[in-house]
Amino acid sequence: MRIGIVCYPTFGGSGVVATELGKSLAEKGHRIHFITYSQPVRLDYFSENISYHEVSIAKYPLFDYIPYETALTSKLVDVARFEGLDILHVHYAIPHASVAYMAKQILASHGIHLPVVTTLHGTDITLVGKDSSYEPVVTFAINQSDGVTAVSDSLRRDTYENFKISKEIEVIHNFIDLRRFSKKAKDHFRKAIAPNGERLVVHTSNFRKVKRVQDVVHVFNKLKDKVPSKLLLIGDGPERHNIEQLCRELNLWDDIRFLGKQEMIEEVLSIGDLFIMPSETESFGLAALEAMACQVPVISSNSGGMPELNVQGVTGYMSNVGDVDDMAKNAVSILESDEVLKKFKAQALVRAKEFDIEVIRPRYEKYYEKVIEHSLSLTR
Ligand code: GMT
Repeated sequence: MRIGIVCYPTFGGSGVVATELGKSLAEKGHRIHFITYSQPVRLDYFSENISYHEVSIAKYPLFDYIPYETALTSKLVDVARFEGLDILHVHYAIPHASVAYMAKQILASHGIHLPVVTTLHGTDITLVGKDSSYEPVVTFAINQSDGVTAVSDSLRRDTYENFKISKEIEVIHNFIDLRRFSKKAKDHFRKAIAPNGERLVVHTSNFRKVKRVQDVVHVFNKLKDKVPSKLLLIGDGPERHNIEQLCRELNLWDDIRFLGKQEMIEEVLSIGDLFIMPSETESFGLAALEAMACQVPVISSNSGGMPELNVQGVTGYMSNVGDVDDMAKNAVSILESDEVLKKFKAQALVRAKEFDIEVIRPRYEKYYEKVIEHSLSLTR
């Protein structure tokens, strides 16, 4: 198939899923066209089946706001016409679903039929999308998509609750490439960070409010009194300054390292003993799956789709949002014994394997085929 993929090219989960899916589809012989405003961060190698089309935006002094949607629509029309796309897969509803609808209409005026699949990722529904400033467009664009997928049952439910959706939403969970995400021998790195054999606790996120990074710090503060530990905070974002302040106030500076954005995240995860994801809401929690694939058990909140990934008492533990005492208690119970920790690590990996890209990618391929066939039958 010739597949167009639109996504945010950043470190965010939706962009990672879109890029990894495209790479995997390309390996299977599909022709993949990424269309976005900069090269996706995970698009880090060359493949004869992958093309990247950059959306160039003509600036003009009149524009206080750059009309990115218009430029993206034009690029989509151009790529679909000249590359002969069979299907367009857009990730994250805002603004990609409505842009895809517009492109589809323009192509139709040229006699070209382009089926569109929209994948909902989380905050496009649970946080931003339902705001009245976006809701009518999001509802319309989802209903106009030829196919709609959500990354968890929880997100599917949230979408039906928050929007008037007439379309059937297919759940296709997030996935992991176990060839890349596996435990690597990085003992020298571990010794440098934890020279006295301390446990290593890890958190990765975009440091937005929804991630509740302050809870990570509070859990760590309680944990380290019981089990000697160090904390690695990976990523960057708007809350980082506040979190740094909190670490200073709690006198934790010597035990916490801020590593910033990391491309080889699997190398850092490889030395981790515990991953903390206390998010206010999380449609799936891809970062937790990446940790589990590297044999790191997870302490998380029980919000959104987390229960679809983290198995209570098996791959880690879940607590109510904000219950840092419970999270700390659970963290201690995993980390205080070598034996228990070893068991949780092994179980985390077993669970991660259920989300292997080799299991999930064929579901997207089948779904594309179904959508193409159904949408073509409607044009006949
Ligand atoms: O978590 C973020 O802020 C990034 C966001 C995104 O869309 O880039 O992640 C969402 O999509 C990921 C991939 O499907 C999911 O694993 C995350 O759980 C989801 N984030 C939230 O729901 C907060």
